[in-house]
Amino acid sequence: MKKIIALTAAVAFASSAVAQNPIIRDQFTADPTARVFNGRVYVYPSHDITPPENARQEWFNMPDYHVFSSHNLVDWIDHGKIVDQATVPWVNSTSYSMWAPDCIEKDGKYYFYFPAGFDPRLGRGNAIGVAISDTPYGPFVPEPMPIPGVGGIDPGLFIDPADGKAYITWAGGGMRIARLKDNMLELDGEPQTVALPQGGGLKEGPFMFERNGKYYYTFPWVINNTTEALCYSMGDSPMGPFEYKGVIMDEHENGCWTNHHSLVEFEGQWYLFYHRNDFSPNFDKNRSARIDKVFFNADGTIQKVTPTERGVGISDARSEIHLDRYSSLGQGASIEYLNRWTNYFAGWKVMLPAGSDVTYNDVDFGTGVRKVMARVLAPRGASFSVGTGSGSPAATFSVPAGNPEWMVVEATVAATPSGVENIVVKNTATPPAPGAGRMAQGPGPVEIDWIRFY
Ligand code: FUB
Repeated sequence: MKKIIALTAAVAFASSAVAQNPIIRDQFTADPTARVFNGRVYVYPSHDITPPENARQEWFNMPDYHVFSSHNLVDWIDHGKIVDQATVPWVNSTSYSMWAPDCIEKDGKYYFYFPAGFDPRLGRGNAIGVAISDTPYGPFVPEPMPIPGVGGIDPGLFIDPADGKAYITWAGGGMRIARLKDNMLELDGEPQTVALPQGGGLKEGPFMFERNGKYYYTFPWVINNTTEALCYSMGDSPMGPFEYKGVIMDEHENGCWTNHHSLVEFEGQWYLFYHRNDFSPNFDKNRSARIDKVFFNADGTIQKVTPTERGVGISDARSEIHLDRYSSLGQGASIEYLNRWTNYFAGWKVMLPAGSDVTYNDVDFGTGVRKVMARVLAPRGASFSVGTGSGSPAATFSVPAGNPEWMVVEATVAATPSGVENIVVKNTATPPAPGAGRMAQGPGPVEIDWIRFY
């Protein structure tokens, strides 16, 4: 094993190749609506920012929208800003009120629906506007005025595959739904209130989809009077009636008050897109988009989804594999921010005391690799192994004591894995005997930022 870099700079997270949660690493991305257009997944989130001085502090501040896309749920492209509060004619340009959006395709045009606060000279409260593009990524041209007759937030669009009719649902005085005219810009009839279970607290963020002839009406709901869980009802037609079926995702354990989601099928697998405040643990109005797999029961009901750090997608062995986005943690292993003082976006590290391990699933080794690098912090020295699910350690590291800084070390891969494998990284030092002094134990804990094969 050879030490190749003594002091490394902070890791620069590309927002473009992680296959881990959260999926976007260089900005906040809340309320992710995912759509599949032309074989790519597009995510239309809202854009939380740190409250600017001229805005309401301790509240949501959302000035614009970006769109992101991926062909594999791993490599994400930020297509940049598509709509801005400063350039929509009807929007109050200093309201930072561009909440959860949606986008849908009809007859080759892409219709982006977004809520925002009305310019007080033109109207009152929140309205829902539309911007239109010839591509899923813009340029989008906003309509001069919002959709007449729709006051509220969180537009969710649905086109019935049975007959091509479009619907819009939103939150405002209850959950509302209406047919859209073929121009996608006006309601076709009076909005109706969607009958959902009573009790609990706020419901918002509706998202509809169809699967095997069943219509799903899904929504965040403060069901236990605490924070939002993701819930759903099912029915036999787009306007209901819907029968309440239960919870898709429980309330976030970390107390993030909102959750907001979408479900999409991509290459035969269903996914739940949702958000949590991963890069802002002390302020839950700065949120980040996440993805986990969704599975259905034979009767069409949805199996509950548990949030994971690992997320979805296959990681390239030759990319930086952040073990802190683990699939499972062995006893004693834990996760901590790399820099909890000035930059949560620096990400996390896994901390492995002697004897503990971390497993990371679905790494593609291709036809094989020869070496493995690891970014580690181990002032007392450490020994750890990198193995695959199929057995023997692929590589062993022995980090000498005495370096108080992060460093990148490398080792030769002995048993060359190929194809897609799970990785197990284990601190091979002997755990201290009960009561033994810390320094008596030789190699000790190791903190790992990432490993990368080549
Ligand atoms: O992002 C602002 C609001 O928080 C959304 O519109 C709601 O659904 C909730 O996620």
